[in-house]
Amino acid sequence: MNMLLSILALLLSFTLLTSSLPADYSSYPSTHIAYAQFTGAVTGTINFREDGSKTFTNVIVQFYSGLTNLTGLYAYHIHQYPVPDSGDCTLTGGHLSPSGYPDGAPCDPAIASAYQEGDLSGKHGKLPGFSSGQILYREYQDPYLKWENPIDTIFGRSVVIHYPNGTRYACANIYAGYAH
Ligand SMILES: [Cu+2]
Repeated sequence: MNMLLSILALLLSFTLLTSSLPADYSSYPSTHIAYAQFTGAVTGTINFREDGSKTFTNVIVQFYSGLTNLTGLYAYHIHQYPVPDSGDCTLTGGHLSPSGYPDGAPCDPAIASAYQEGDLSGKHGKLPGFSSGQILYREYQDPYLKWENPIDTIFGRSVVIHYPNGTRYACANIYAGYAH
């Protein structure tokens, strides 16, 4: 009986642990972590955590406000350069694309030469608008994000969110660490 209770308790605790993992990654083994935090017209965070296996990066996207177009979809990408002090998102260059794959071309993540490393919405879907008081949450694994090589690392870049019409809306730098 005690054994059975122990097993039940173990199962229960495992279930709770599993359901709480995505919020803080606290027990994910990792080698690199980074975040982009949006604090202007758009508020939210994108957290990147390379898996301990180094074969993919866990990405958790959370937005709290600013994506107000309920009928539109917002593209977002990792752009080449950090946001300058002026905050001007137009100065962040193009999408991070060490392979040279061009902006705007359809993304085929199955083909290494047919996607952009930085095209997060091309690979994982655009973000829908949402009503005030709601939270937008997305979580996915991306095997194409790189960390260590200066040519293709996501460190020191920025994330740009585009209006549904494609113009740049909000941007935030990618820093090492974790954002709550
Ligand atoms: Cu972009």
